[in-house]
Amino acid sequence: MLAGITLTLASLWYGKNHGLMPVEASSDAALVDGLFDTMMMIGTAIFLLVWGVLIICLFKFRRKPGDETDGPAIEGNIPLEIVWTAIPVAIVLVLGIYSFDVYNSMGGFDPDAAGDPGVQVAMLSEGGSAMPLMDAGAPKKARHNHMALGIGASPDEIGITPDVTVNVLGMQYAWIFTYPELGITSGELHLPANKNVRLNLKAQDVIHAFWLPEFRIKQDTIPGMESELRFTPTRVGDYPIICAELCGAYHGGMASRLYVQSSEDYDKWVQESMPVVENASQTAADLDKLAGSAEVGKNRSDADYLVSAAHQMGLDPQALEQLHPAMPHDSGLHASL
Ligand SMILES: [Cu+2]
Repeated sequence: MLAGITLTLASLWYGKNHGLMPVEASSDAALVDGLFDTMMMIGTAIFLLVWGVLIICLFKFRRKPGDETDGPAIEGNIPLEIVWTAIPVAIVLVLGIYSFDVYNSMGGFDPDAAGDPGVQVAMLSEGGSAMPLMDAGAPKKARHNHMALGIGASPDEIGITPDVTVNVLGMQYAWIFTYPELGITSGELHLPANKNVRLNLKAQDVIHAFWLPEFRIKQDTIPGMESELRFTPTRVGDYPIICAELCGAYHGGMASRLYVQSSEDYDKWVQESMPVVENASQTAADLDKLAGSAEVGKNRSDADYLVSAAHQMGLDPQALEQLHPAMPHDSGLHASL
């Protein structure tokens, strides 16, 4: 009994003090960590139980000197087998229900999409028309409902319009953030703290995954299909944005930063980043020149390709430069810009 109490207390303590997770920076993080901590407690208890019994047996049942006899012939034990099957079944069921509940609280189950698998599989064909894969009625519905992939509004957020909406475009090998209401395009994500945020995610070329470890959320970006993330940043600071889907040769470099700011700092950033209208035509002319000269070169560098790709997407050179803030200044990208 003493061993049982010790084992339980040790498991509970380690489940809460493992120190394996980064800081919690969103309202969802505590939910995910609650599940993770529970799994750590159960895992610790099983670890201590199995290794404890093993080590005790090593000493207790050690062969005595001079003992050449066989051990007793044991042929199974039905009650024991029932018990050690039932316990893992109960653990897996409880964890399954618990994780289902966490996913629902985070907004993983979109009621719009429930019972309508056609919406989830409807894809845009190359010609731009909706092409259903499963359900002939999907194209009509797909236009009304947004594509419900990802962590959407949580049950108590349904009907609430997000305070900030940002479009996220994943491309080889950068993230591009556009604020449709403000006309801002940026290579970094800036968000105000304690506001309801919605990200609309798209991919330009191949599948990427938008991962915010400190927020405990991750969502694939898929060509021809929209996905979303809704969350509330709860902690001012800057956090890594990581592509978590092997997307090509420079996948490892596909990183950016998320800056969670106080409302004042965020408003200041918005003011500084708003596009200046007078310079718009000048910028377009610059980009035309850059793209033109890139076409001429026979051996185009990565930077040349990036410039013409950015031109086709209507990005200005400043936004392009922001995409790789960590890049050394003598790189080809900066030279050609
Ligand atoms: Cu990627």
